[in-house]
Amino acid sequence: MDILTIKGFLKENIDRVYGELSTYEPLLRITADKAVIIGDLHGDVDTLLRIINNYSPDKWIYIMLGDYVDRGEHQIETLYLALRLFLEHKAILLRGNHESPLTNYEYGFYTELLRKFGHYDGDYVYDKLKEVFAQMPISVILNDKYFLVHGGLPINNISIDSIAKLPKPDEIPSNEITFQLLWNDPSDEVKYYEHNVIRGPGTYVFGPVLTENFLNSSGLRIIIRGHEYTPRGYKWNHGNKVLTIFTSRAGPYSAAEPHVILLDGESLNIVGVS
Ligand SMILES: [Mn+2]
Repeated sequence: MDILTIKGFLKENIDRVYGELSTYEPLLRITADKAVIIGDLHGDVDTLLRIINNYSPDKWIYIMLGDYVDRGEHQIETLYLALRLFLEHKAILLRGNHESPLTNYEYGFYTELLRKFGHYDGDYVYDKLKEVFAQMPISVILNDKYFLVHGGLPINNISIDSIAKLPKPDEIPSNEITFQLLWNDPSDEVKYYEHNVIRGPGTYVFGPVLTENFLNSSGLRIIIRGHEYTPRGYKWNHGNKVLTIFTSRAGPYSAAEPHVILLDGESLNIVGVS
């Protein structure tokens, strides 16, 4: 993939991407017969290319759970393909905790932009991308059954209505609920919630009681999320109510087996990407 082409594409299309994303609500309701749900990519463009090759975006609706950038070797290329899927195939690009200046200066994306685009263009493009990230939607309700989000549930028993009213744009994000939706992890070791000492201040692990409350009050069946490295490519928590999908073997995740979720009619299948 030619870096000059990507730079040209970004400079030409970034305002259009921003404009279209800014019309999206933080919570989307989507109905689909065939959908591919993709977890963290973290710059793994090879895996994304395989997915595109295996599941034509003309036939499948792409729902991406965020964390396109940071950590891997090809973050710009991965984001470029995701944005093309968005513009050309109406892919849903949810926001991950790595679509934020909070992580991009520290975990590689900003550095990769400066290195591949040069300092002037890299800085210019990053300033625009920060604004694009802040306009990405936070969650999806798919087919009135599945709740899709990057991280997990906030600790204070929030309703679907309150998610729909979250402020956007929110660059860091500074809103606690948005922050936790992007950062929290499920745990089978706690009943309600605890501070997440690994991820740091403001992040929590949430237990099965919170999941049960949320699904019961919203009438939904399963929470589908990314965010957590799992070598097998997926895992279940909370008695098969929370499904984690992981779709990267880039950078530190070279031992992982990337997986995606295929929604095909009524069935939900977890499949490896090869
Ligand atoms: Mn994440």
